[in-house]
Amino acid sequence: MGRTVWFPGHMARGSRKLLELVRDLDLFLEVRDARAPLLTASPFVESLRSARPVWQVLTRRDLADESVTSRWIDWFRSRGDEAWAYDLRKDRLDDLIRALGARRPAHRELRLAVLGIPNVGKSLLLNGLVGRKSALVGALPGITRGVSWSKGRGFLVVDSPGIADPHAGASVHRHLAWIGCSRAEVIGGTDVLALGLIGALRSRGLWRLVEKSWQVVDGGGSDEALLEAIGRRLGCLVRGGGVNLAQAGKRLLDAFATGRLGRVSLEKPGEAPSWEESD
Ligand SMILES: Nc1nc2c(ncn2[C@@H]2O[C@H](COP(=O)(O)OP(=O)(O)OP(=O)(O)O)[C@@H](O)[C@H]2O)c(=O)[nH]1
Ligand SMILES: [Mg+2]
Repeated sequence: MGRTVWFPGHMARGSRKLLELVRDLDLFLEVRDARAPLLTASPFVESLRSARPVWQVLTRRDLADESVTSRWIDWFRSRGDEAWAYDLRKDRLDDLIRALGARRPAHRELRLAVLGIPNVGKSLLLNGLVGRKSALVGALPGITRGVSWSKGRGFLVVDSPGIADPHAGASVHRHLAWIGCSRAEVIGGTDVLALGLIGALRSRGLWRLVEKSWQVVDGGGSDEALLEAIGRRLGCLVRGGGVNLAQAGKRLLDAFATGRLGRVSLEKPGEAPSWEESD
């Protein structure tokens, strides 16, 4: 499949600015989504690993399978990485803040940067660390546009724009978009994305989530027929009684990305990542 480029100007500017800042920083916090920690790894952060220690923070613990997330934490720690998992909307970050406090140099504040791909929760993590709404948080990728400092107790922390992998292919973007970390328009729009998700849910034995939430049964028909059935069930209709497929697709994508269909881990430690196969 062809390459899909999504690397707007603010990502290029953000990565240049961060590279200039590296010498002033002590540590990076890499933010990834607990539902897919390999898919949401940042190649930009990987390129900085030799410069400074990188600690891992898995977000959206509340949307992932709990036992799989604790296996991911073990997996990171077995590689020698510090790692935590949070529901950033609810959890206190005391243990992470304590660990940061222990790294504080003797005569000044610790300086760190929060890094990662778009929409993984970097700004919400920063707000949790500093204990106030310092950074703008939003449901769409691409909210933070620049690099800025905030002050916490004993540390200074930089928020940064999400930096996508400029070389990621369509399959990677499709999987990222399902969990809200890429934009539908990058891979051909909502309909294509929703049909792909239906196919993936069916082939991975996850259709039961849709069945349980919306009582739409997979009777063996096409992915299009199932999207239509979802639209009918949710009342996404056009004048004359037909189904508004775009609206139905959007409802399905939103429900999956925000966990309303249930908690799902798309990746498990030791399993080959499924997003690699069709790229
Ligand atoms: N349920 C849940 N939602 C979360 C969690 N962490 C972040 N979010 C939501 O994810 C969305 C993105 O959060 P941000 O902090 O803006 O993400 P970001 O990485 O700064 O995004 P960009 O600046 O666009 O790259 C927001 O709607 C958050 O409320 C979490 O642990 N659980
Ligand atoms: Mg942000």
